[in-house]
Amino acid sequence: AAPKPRVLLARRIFPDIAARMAEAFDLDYADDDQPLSPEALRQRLQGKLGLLASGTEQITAELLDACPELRVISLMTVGHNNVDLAACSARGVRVSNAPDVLTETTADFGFALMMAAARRISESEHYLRRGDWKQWRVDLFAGADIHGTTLGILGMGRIGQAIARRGALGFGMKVIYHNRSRLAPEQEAPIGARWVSKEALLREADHLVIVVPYTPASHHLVAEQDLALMKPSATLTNIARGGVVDDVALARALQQGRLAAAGLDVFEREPQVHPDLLACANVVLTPHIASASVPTRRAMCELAERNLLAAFSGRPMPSLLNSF
Ligand code: 8YV
Repeated sequence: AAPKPRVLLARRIFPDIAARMAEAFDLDYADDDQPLSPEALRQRLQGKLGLLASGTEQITAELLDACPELRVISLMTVGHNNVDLAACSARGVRVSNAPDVLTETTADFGFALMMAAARRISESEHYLRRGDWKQWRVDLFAGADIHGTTLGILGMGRIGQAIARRGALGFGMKVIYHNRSRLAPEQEAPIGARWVSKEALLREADHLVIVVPYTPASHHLVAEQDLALMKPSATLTNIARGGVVDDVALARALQQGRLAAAGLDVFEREPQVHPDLLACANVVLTPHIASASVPTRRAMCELAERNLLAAFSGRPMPSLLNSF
């Protein structure tokens, strides 16, 4: 029999999936919960043809040059801002991600985070747990409404559209969005979505949800001057990537009452969260878990597995990102 391709599994995944992968591949399994340091990643990749990674390993030109045998990188995430795709293409390294399988789960969470921020769910739970709940008050944790308000979506890809559907069809929200490309009229019509400029989006949204990929062009897409356009009664939810929002400017806007509340699943320096955000009561903070339902996290691993299997058996990779 031909030798099995040597593959590095850079993160702990579900044990049954790892065991199945070990049948097809000569697997080096980094099953520690600590992410590999750049140095350890470089060492463990020596002699490997394939890599299964998450969104946290930095794949640079330098790393690729140090690992010349590497042919295939399969990500278990949809975002791929951690991978220098041009450098991979230039070296003939194929890269795949894990789109589609996480769309609905991630949209569910984005919607939940937006609602939690608007209705002050975390803030009020902390109050209750502290033992501060002594009596009913007419304005106790009175927040913002969701139903019938304007949902603004920044980035209208697969996840953005799934959030728009929830807002329009489930909660009677008016949907506006800003994206580089407009949806086709037949995609806009069922949800009544309207493309607007970024400025109009910021001015008109009651609830802004950010779902753009992180690229050099989207770095600090929402910064001080953008937050200044928003209604003081509005909320901001980010399930895209830290770095799309200026965390310090956001904390300032929240502290000064220029924005009612925020829901954040992603941060500029994960897993560190800026102390100014931690100090804000009116922000719901979660540790990058928008795609984390058990079935979806399994599906993400399985799609990453399928991409590797296809790559090494000469079949088209289901979600190949680059061609050369
Ligand atoms: C991952 C994500 O959990 O798919 C993505 O792009 O952000 C998440 O699903 C995260 O990237 C972990 O590395």
